[in-house]
Amino acid sequence: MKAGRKTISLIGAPIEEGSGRRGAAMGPTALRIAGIDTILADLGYMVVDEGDLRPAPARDLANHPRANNLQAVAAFTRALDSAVHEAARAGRLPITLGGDHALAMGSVSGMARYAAEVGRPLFVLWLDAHADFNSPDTSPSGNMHGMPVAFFCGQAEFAPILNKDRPLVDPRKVFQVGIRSVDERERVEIAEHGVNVYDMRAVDETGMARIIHEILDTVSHADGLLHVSFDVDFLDPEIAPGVGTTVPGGATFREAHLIMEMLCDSGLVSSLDLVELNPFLDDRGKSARILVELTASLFGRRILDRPTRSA
Ligand code: 5AB
Ligand code: MN
Ligand code: MN
Ligand code: MN
Repeated sequence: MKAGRKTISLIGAPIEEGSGRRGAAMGPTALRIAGIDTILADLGYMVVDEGDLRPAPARDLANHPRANNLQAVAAFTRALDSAVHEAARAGRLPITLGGDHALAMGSVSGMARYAAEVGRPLFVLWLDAHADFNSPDTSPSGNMHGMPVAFFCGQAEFAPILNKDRPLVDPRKVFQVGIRSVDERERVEIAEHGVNVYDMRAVDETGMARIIHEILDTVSHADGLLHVSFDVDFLDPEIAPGVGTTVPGGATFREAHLIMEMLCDSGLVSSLDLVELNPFLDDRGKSARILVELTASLFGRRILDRPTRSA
């Protein structure tokens, strides 16, 4: 997207109940301290900080032995479904400040609803070390931050959380990049559903530029909207240690930066999640700062005054 008078909504989602450990609830605050609002305002955007959502637990749902803290996660799902949808419908671009990755159940649902209303297909770019395609039945941990992709790709057991037609997103319109940790049963599920997975081997063999170019071509030819969900553990833990689920061999700063510049040039990004930042585990704000830097590149900050040349 080009810098201009486009309005961006910052929506804080201090959820950590999906992750099985404490700390991610401080993520929105850390992103604000790292300057997410001013860096976007300096790029020419109108920035509306909507503050943090604080939904009461969804007590209409029974707690589930294999979906930890289901009531808290469901509450954020519903609140974000509304907040993100509302922002998009008002012509603002929603950035959800996480919070753990379970929040994508709500942000993607809200964008799926908006996309259906404007008659465009929704695509999801999932930047993560993990596929997040578990369900209560397959999950080794019961932590719902490992389940959001299965949720919006139609896993039936989640139906009572949001009363909507399923799937919310066609799994073949989900593109995962950077994947390097997939559970045994998750592997079967992603293949069966036809999710597009570019694991780290694919990144090494093919190169980031070519992969991203292909994805953007697909979205562009379908006149789609593109929701980007950025999990901090997509990055290598050496550059972004502030996350609970580190996996070695992650994306370099240069790879991540290239993605952001290509996304910016495409003009296709409709919405963004910044998730899994755990400031309690961070090293002097390093990971929060890197996320803010990358966001600035996604929203138009340039090194030279020309678009990056892609493959
Ligand atoms: B994250 C694991 N697959 O389901 C599980 O950080 C990890 O949002 C999930 O990608 C990691 O518990 C969730 C082992
Ligand atoms: Mn994730
Ligand atoms: Mn992850
Ligand atoms: Mn092309």
